[in-house]
Amino acid sequence: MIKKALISGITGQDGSFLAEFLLAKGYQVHGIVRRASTFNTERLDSIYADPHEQSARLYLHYGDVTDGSGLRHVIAKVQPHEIYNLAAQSHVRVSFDQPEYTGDVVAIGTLRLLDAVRDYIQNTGQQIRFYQAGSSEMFGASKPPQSEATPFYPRSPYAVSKVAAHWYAVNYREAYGLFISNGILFNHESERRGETFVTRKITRALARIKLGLQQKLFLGNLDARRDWGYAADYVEAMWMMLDAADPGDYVVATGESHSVREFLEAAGDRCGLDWKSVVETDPRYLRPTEVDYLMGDSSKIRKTLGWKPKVSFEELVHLMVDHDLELALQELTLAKAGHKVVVRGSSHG
Ligand code: NAP
Ligand code: G4F
Repeated sequence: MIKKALISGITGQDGSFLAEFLLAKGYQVHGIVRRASTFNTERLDSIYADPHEQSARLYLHYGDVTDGSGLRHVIAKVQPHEIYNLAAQSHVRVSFDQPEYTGDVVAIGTLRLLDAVRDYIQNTGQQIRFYQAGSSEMFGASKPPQSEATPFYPRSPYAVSKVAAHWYAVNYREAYGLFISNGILFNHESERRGETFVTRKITRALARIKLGLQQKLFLGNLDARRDWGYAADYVEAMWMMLDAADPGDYVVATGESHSVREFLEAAGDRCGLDWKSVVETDPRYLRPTEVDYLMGDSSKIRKTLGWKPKVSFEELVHLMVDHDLELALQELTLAKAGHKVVVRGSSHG
């Protein structure tokens, strides 16, 4: 029997790594994609196959977690064994601008999916295992190191919505006996990270500055500390949670924390650039309430499921910088040929 997985948020950073991971494990992978006026499946390019081809194992379906009936149609059509709920308005600062929308997608979107799963299981008798993408942002102002036993103290509309989604998932597990696991993932980055998150904003900008395509990088709070891991390592943890004998809630983290300033230092070193001469602060990137210090204690998943991160902080910075230097080189070639290169990172996120 071929296992079928359905991923909401498949076009995002994690969705693309998870789809690759599951395809490599032999799964048939289905993804929910938002209709957009331009293609939004760039991160899936390396695994995309025309669905008309016999060998295709990746299928995309239009859908949106704000549209419950559409979600029910997709679940009935796909009949998945596993659902990974990764869809989110995932930008913390943007959630202060769009709190209601963020709540609708992140909290109620999760509830819509969970309720569709409950009905599907009741109506068909077929089981679905469910992964909920929780976040270390839920710990917010709680002191590090944060583990499964640490109280939630969310500091943004995004984080409050993730806490609600977490408890919806726990409630559906307890009330209906469903196999639902919450991952509480600390920050994880990659060469596919959205360009408005701080790590990628930095590596993209420093690489462009190095090649003379950009002059300045505007950032917010450089003192915030994060536990940064590599996204490919973290999607394996998601799968392990659904492959386990029992459902549960797990912190996924490296256990090492660095400030934004330290990330800049490491990225600047890799580029051969003095970051202090090109970085300026812009209050627009500050948050009304900040999360100062995240550092995870992931002993539970290490002991219970045998997960551990493979890529170190230094390796992560190096792979992101090297990738973005290559991208900047391509942009430079285009610029020299007379094409306009638009630098967006410094005016967003
Ligand atoms: P991401 O790159 O921002 O991807 C978010 C995905 O959600 C995209 O595919 C996006 O589609 C989709 N999406 C947004 N609104 C949607 C809607 N209304 N209906 C359906 N899909 C929608 O995020 P990520 O970094 O991959 O993170 C994946 C999940 O893990 C998110 O839930 C995030 O909150 C959570 N998380 C991330 C981290 C991290 O450090 N990366 C840590 C903890 C938790 P478009 O491509 O069309 O925008
Ligand atoms: O890269 P960030 O935007 O990530 P943040 O807020 O930690 O959220 C990410 O990780 C969460 C897991 O803990 C996920 F749930 C969430 O979906 C997302 O993936 O900001 C990191 C830190 C913050 O303290 C921020 O204030 O960097 C600081 N920062 C400083 N200057 C900046 C900037 N962040 C952004 N995005 N842009 C700046 O210019």
